[in-house]
Amino acid sequence: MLQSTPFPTDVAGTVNSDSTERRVALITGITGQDGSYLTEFLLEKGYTVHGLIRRSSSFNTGRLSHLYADPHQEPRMILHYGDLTDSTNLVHLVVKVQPTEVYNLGAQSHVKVSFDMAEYTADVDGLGTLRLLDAIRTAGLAHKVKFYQASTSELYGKVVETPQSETTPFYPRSPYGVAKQYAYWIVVNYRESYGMKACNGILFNHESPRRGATFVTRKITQAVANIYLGKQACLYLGNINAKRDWGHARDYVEGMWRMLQQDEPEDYVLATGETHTVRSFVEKAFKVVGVDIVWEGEHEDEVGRDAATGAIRVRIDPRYYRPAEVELLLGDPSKAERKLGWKRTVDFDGLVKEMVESDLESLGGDLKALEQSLKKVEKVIKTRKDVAGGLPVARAAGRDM
Ligand code: NDP
Ligand code: GDR
Repeated sequence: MLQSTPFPTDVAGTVNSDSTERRVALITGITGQDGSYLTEFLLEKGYTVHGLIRRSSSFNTGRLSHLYADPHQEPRMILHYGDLTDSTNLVHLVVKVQPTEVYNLGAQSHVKVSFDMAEYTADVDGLGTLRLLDAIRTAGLAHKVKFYQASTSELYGKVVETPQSETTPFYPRSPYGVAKQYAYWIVVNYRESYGMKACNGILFNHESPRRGATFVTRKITQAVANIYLGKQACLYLGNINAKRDWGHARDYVEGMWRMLQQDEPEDYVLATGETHTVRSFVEKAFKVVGVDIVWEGEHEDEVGRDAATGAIRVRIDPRYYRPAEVELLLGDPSKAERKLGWKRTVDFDGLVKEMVESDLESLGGDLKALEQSLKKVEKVIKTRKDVAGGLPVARAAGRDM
């Protein structure tokens, strides 16, 4: 029984092996961004959801706390201790849970960290996938379970064509990408060798207010909120010219589920079909709080200034550069749109706005006051434009939150 979280951890009442209607999902990486959205989605669909969580000396279930249910009331989300590096544990878990669908989202998912922890990343992200597939076979469920593998656009790395689709050759550029390439191919191999209903979702970057704070989007939106509230002076970034195809995580977990509802297991790209630079994400994020960023200088000396006050709000810190970079990602989601009926619903502007506003709110900011002050500015700009014939004017509003 878990001592450190309020969640129930046994499987009482959830295993009913004689029913063909059972909808039991097992999710590795349930405590992560995608795991939490997928759990919400599957609970809504009537699934019982089992999640694998790592033992940690501090809480790692924060993204799931709103899904808490009293353990005495037949909860539909049940957590189990485990790790993708522990084969025996995985076999026990699969045998005990008897899942109908397995979503392998667990991973050391940070690209930069993978250069520092290459062997561990290979173990968890590469061999971990093999261990889980073998646990399913050992449990005698190879032909019953549908399996989703969290593959990634990082497989394309130094891209050989643009946009990237299911047929684009891989060229990974990090230990993370290489580990995920092993995982990709072992999934294909087990599908072809043992007839497993296993799919790779090749997902391009997807973000949300629940994104880990060291990924660039969340790092930016948290910094913008902190700067707006006067709690931080400057944001330090690495390569701001990298381009990514950014969507919203909630849209992407639905795509994962749709892949497993097909009769034939196949691999699918999920992406928005748009690409933006990190620089442009920074500009949009500051714009949400009414700040225009202007850039000056080059390379490591480049800075981003608040156009109205002149304050330097962005600087480059080479420590965030990677030994090898993925410069451009742009996905072609047409197969998923055609065969799965999947389409992203949140666009780039909507994503940035939601993330900044969420960070502002959680840091104690007053969104209504922000909205009012932005309206005032718009009015002032409009009036001055009318008077001056369209000359640009500096932001005028005070920060009243
Ligand atoms: P997160 O980093 O938010 O979550 C990763 C999850 O994996 C966490 O629950 C983490 O647990 C768990 N985990 C880490 N190491 C282990 C281990 N040794 N054994 C078991 N579980 C482990 O990632 P996301 O939710 O963003 O991504 C989900 C998956 O999708 C990952 O595999 C990622 O590589 C992949 N992916 C993500 C994309 C994205 O843009 N978000 C795009 C394409 C692929 P803990 O909370 O304890 O750290
Ligand atoms: P990525 O995401 O590497 O694409 O992997 P990340 O947000 O870390 O980087 C995106 C781009 O931004 C550049 N960058 C910075 N990145 C970070 N983290 N911090 C910085 O300060 C910074 N400055 C610039 C990076 O160099 C990069 O080009 C994510 C993960 O979720 C993977 O697990 C997933 O597989 C891929 O997306 C698709």
